[in-house]
Amino acid sequence: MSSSITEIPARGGNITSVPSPATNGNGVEERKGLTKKEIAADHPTWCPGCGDFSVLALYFKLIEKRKLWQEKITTVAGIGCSSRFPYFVQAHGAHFIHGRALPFASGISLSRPDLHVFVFGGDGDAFSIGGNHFNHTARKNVKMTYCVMDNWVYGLTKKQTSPTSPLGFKSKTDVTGALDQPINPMKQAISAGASFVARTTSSNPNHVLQMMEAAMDHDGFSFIECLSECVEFYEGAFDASNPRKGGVFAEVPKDHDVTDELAAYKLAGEPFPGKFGIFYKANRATKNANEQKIIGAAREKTKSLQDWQILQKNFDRLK
Ligand SMILES: Cc1ncc(C[n+]2csc(CCOP(=O)(O)OP(=O)(O)O)c2C)c(N)n1
Ligand code: SF4
Ligand SMILES: [Mg+2]
Repeated sequence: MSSSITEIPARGGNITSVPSPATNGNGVEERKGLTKKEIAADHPTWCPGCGDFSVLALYFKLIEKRKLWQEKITTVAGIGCSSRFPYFVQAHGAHFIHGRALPFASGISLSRPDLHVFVFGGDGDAFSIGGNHFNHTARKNVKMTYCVMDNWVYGLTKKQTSPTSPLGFKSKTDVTGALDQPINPMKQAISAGASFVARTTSSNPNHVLQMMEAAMDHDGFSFIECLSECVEFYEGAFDASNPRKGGVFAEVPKDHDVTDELAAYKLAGEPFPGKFGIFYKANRATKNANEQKIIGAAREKTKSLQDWQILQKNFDRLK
């Protein structure tokens, strides 16, 4: 085997610990991290001033800072303005079906333990059409980072009420104002069983990067709600959380116990603008690790057989 082949880390391993083939101490030139220029693809087609620009810029920064090469990540999304994300990243990824990003991403995560799966998308994609997938991916603890760019509206389809739109919000589907109780993404994530739950806002770039790094380092399903203003259809939605607009950006108190589910749920229930930071974090076996155990045991049992013999045995059993 050539010494230049990068070792695949164990399932659930921290991807930053992947050894670079260039750092083997044998005088091989060190592999440089990607620059923003190298990782940026098409010019984003979002409206000028859209909060999503900031999230993309911070994803590039994460890739730069943590030396994530193209073959070590994949960027997945559903459909929506925010879900255009993978188009703008010069790396592997997919712009998948509306609401179906998570099952697609789960397949990648379970079959490719050597890379980290990042999923980006909107509040409609996550909690409306994709609501069930959200709950099940969270409870199964599939290793990936899911960043929901919450703008409290359907942006791409030009202003319909989303599951996170506040009561009274006037839209094309609620001309007299939204009547239905909105979903609280943080409560939803905690109660669904997400093992990492954090909240940030695109108007605070340092904080977004901090949350992305912590989420990436978590071994499990890491969820970030990132407020991201739709300047076209919900201008000013998050002003109360933005000090530059006269609002307050308050972080999760230092003495908050992130392993305390009830305390996290209480934080999630605070009225807007609430708190920002990591609300909940638990160490729980991932779906990836659990499946790997089964696969390992089956491989051990059948190690003397060739692939076709295993298949033949299966067909014989079905007779
Ligand atoms: C199966 C299906 N149903 C409906 C649509 C129409 N549609 C496209 S994006 C979208 C909602 C987008 O809202 P959100 O996920 O919040 O993303 P945003 O545009 O706000 O970033 C809808 C309803 C679709 N593309 N596919
Ligand atoms: S419609 Fe809203 S969410 Fe979509 S690109 Fe424009 S500002 Fe951003
Ligand atoms: Mg939206």
